[in-house]
Amino acid sequence: MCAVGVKTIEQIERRVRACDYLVVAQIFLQDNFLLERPLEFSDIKPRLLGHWGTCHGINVVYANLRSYFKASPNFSFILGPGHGFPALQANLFVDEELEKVDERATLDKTGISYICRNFSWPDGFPSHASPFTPGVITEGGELGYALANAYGIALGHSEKTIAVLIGDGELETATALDSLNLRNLLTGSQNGRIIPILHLNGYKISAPSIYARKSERELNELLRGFGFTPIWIKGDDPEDFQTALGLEEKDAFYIYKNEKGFGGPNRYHEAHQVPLKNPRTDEEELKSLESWLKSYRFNELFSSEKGFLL
Ligand SMILES: Cc1ncc(C[n+]2csc(CCOP(=O)(O)OP(=O)(O)O)c2C)c(N)n1
Repeated sequence: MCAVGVKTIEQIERRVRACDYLVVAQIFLQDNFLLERPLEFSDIKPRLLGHWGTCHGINVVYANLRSYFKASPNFSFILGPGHGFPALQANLFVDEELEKVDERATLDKTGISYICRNFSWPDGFPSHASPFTPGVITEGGELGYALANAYGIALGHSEKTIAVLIGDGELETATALDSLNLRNLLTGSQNGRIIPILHLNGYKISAPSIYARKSERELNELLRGFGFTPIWIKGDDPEDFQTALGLEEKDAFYIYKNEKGFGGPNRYHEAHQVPLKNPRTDEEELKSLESWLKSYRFNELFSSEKGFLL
């Protein structure tokens, strides 16, 4: 068991808020990225394209893993659901990994403006993970390979630990489901450790996922059948997450249950893509976007003078 300090919990919460803000800003804003004045129609991108729904969950997982495993060279994170790209981009930006490959992504106001304006923008970043993303070598969009890749990295590398976030929709693919069997092939001490995390946010795109329709008991029995020990993390409390990681259970399979779109103006099936359709023309939607952005209190997490305070 790990005793989780108050400071650690606060750091994780702050990082999640910062990355959630950056996700929303990337999807919607073409100007006024720090909300230095009231939001106007002209601050909104003319064409909104991206995926919000899965992003908060990714930010929670990323922040907790980062806090627990630090920046160890023997630790890797594999992200299954490619739709969560703005969350991946936000985390790579905050960790200054993006700046290593793109000198315009500086960890300051200019860099924030750069990543936000250029997300889903002509000649900018695509709306999904691509070879411009540090750590990504292919561009595809075919779900299902996250867990198999994690086992591949672990093969013959006992020094490695690989955490892998598998979407509940992704686990419906034959590839992902059959990859659960790889546990049996990598039992030897010469292989690394896999930390599978199922992102049970309930929806595959906008329809309920099969795994969300299973009872807790059914899901537990399924995973036990594959030789795993299911460990549930319900909701976003960093203390619960850190405690679950601290169990250091050898064959743990984490089930992180959260609400798709949590923190946004709508949840579940409505949250998958862009949850506000017309903030560039509809006054009410513009206000809703502004209060959504303000809910993260980004001014407590970043200032132009001091940079990030995470
Ligand atoms: C093999 C394959 N089948 C279908 C798709 C289309 N697709 C893209 S995202 C997605 C849903 C993914 O669901 P989940 O993993 O739960 O991610 P989230 O809903 O959290 O975004 C589907 C079916 C795909 N990309 N690859």
